[in-house]
Amino acid sequence: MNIYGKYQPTLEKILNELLTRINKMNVDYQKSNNQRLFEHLIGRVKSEKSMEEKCQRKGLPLNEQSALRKNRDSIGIRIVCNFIDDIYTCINLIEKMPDVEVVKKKDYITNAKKNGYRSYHLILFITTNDEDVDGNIPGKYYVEVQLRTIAMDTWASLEHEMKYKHNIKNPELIGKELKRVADELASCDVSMQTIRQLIREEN
Ligand code: 0O2
Repeated sequence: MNIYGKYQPTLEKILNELLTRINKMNVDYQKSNNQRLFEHLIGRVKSEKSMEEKCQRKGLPLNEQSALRKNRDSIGIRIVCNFIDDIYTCINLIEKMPDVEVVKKKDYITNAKKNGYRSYHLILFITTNDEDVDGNIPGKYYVEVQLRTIAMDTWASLEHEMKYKHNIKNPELIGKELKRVADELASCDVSMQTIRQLIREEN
């Protein structure tokens, strides 16, 4: 049984449409500002296996309601920006998109997680012409958007990979080192932003 049931194709469709819209946002921004708003963009429909594992972890029944309502990251998009400022510009533009409601914001940039994880998460509730899991047409689907700088993304990718290596002998030391690196990268992000500002003021 597919945990997304008959809604799987709609998830793929919403993801692709949203990626196209956000890419267009970048092209339009570049035309009027002579620089890119973000470096790159990726997206995925969470695999059935990962969604099932997540539902099991949360003690939820393995059904479409759990996958599409109790969890809000069946569709996930990650926007990777060059500078911290650009993340907030992206958020403003996403908030203005028609058919998109921002239902939750988590600012792990201002309030980094204890392990050093930094990123800005938005939960969107998107209206589509297709039916949703509650039987409504137009329907509504959740999308999780993660916005990060290149430095934050590098750290999160490596930390994520290392989490799955179970033979770490000294997790306290590794955790401490990872946190130190996260803070150093955050400080570099601030410096890069200051340098960009200084260059702008010269022109
Ligand atoms: P995957 O495979 O990336 O999708 P929720 O998702 O709402 O049930 P929570 O804790 O409220 O749970 O969500 P939160 O804090 O918004 O984090 C969700 C996602 O952010 C995770 O998705 C990760 O992608 C990323 N994330 C959060 N914390 C960390 C972290 O410490 N390190 C790294 N590398 N990524 C993190 P999933 O579902 O865990 O995994």
